Amino acid sequence: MPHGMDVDYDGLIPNNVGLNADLRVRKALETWHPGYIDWWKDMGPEGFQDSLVYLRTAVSVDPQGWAKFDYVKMPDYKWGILLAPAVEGRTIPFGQHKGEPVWQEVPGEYRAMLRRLLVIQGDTEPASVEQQRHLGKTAPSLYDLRNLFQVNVEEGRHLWAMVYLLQKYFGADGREEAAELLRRRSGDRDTPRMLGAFNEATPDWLSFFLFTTFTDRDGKMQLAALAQSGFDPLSRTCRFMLTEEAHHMFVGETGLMRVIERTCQAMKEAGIDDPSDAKAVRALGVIDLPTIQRKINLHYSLTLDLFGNEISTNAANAFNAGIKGRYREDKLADDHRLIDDTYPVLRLIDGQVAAQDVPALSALNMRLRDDFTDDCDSGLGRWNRVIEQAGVNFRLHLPHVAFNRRIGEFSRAHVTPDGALLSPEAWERQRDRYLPSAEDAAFLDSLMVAETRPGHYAGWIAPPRTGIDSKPGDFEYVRIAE
Ligand code: BYC
Ligand code: FE
Ligand code: FE
Repeated sequence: MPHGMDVDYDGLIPNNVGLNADLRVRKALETWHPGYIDWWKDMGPEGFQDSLVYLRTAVSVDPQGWAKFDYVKMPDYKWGILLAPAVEGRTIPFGQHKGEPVWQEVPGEYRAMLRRLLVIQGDTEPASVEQQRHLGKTAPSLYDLRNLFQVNVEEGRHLWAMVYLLQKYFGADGREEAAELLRRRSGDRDTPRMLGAFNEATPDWLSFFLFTTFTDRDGKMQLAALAQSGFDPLSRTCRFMLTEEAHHMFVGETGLMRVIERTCQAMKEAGIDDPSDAKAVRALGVIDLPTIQRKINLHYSLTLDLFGNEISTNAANAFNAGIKGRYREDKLADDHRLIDDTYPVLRLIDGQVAAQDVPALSALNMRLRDDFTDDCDSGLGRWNRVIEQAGVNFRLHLPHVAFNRRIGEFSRAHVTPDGALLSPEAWERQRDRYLPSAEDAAFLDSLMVAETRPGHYAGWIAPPRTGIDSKPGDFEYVRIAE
């Protein structure tokens, strides 16, 4: 059933793109498939390949009820190619081709640009699986273990999504890129992943929750911008990926909320009023709020780097071309061309952080980044409400955008989370107040002990309010193979 809402599970590769009738692409994907499975076994979740995991699999792209839940061994997961339904009569929403019918094939002049964007997007997906592969060994519960694996298999599917576009629309170049996507490795000295944050370690579950809160949210923003694309197959691919992304951010945000809840509860029970008394709080076996703040500082700043440079001709060109739009482009009320518009951007001017109005087209990375910050703020508000409701006198903040940056203007400066400039010497002295220290890492590491009994949770995290797929509290989300 080609191009439908339902997914065809008859062949080797589940899909709703009529793969059965597309011999060339089907063969290319079937050739790529064994290498993918080898990669998954080498670089996917370590030690759980034979375990049965209660996972959701997409059976339809209908927003109502697209998922089916069942026990699956991860290497047998039905990774498939799923596009959101085509929108009848869709036109290019922005840029110089605004109003023209969307493209079903790649326009020759934009081939290189599109290929680069697909490769960058595709590269992040397996990278995150690689970064998280050790976490299964220290999961705080079977519920959390299952959520980790759900995120991992879906990031695997996101790789499939980009590989499909490369194989279908980029011929031999696409096949070459698809092979390279399986060859690079997160953190590898010789063949690293393409973007900085995807070569960082995810050493503990606090990092996992913050990665899924912040870095998966960059995924949401970038996919939302690409979902506006005039290249319709990319738009439809990203629209379906976004439905999966929502769960990844849910895992991060509620995970951190449960950590905060447990910390506040333990402090109250022990009668500790001072949240910054890390020694006393840690003695309770829970994570002190200032440590959580330092982890936020780290993961938020690493993620800001993913938005690229403050001023970007790449971004301007992609917008003009109709390839990559703004966040919710179709909901914005302007001319969608931005030729004479300006946008305020924070820059380092004469050694000071200052806003400067620049041409809106070259500031598109910053516009997307500002939308990202707004989105993060609402998540932070939910965390702060947990602290407030517990009656603990502490607030979490997002650090200043100039803090701890490696890409763009501020990579040349040392800036505190409050936005004050520091000398290199002062930064070195104060660094451990702002970013996780070796001591923080050692403490977190001491808490990372697996809890694998159904319905039990490690002492540093509260249980979730509700189960996955409405399952009861003691549901065995993962049947661990010995
Ligand atoms: N690291 O003009 P500029 C996700 C390079 S996350 C290394 O500012 P542009 C996920 C840049 O490549 C979403 N290099 O670049 C989340 C360029 O190099 P070339 C991933 C960097 O293109 C969790 C040069 O600097 N998707 O899905 O405007 C789990 C000039 O920079 C970095 C996308 O990112 C960096 N951080 O902006 C799983 C969407 N930043 O080519 C998955 C596609 C910049 O001149 N990507 N450079 O040699 C893009 O739209 C853009 O390429 C970027 C960069 C926003 C990344
Ligand atoms: Fe993804
Ligand atoms: Fe994700």
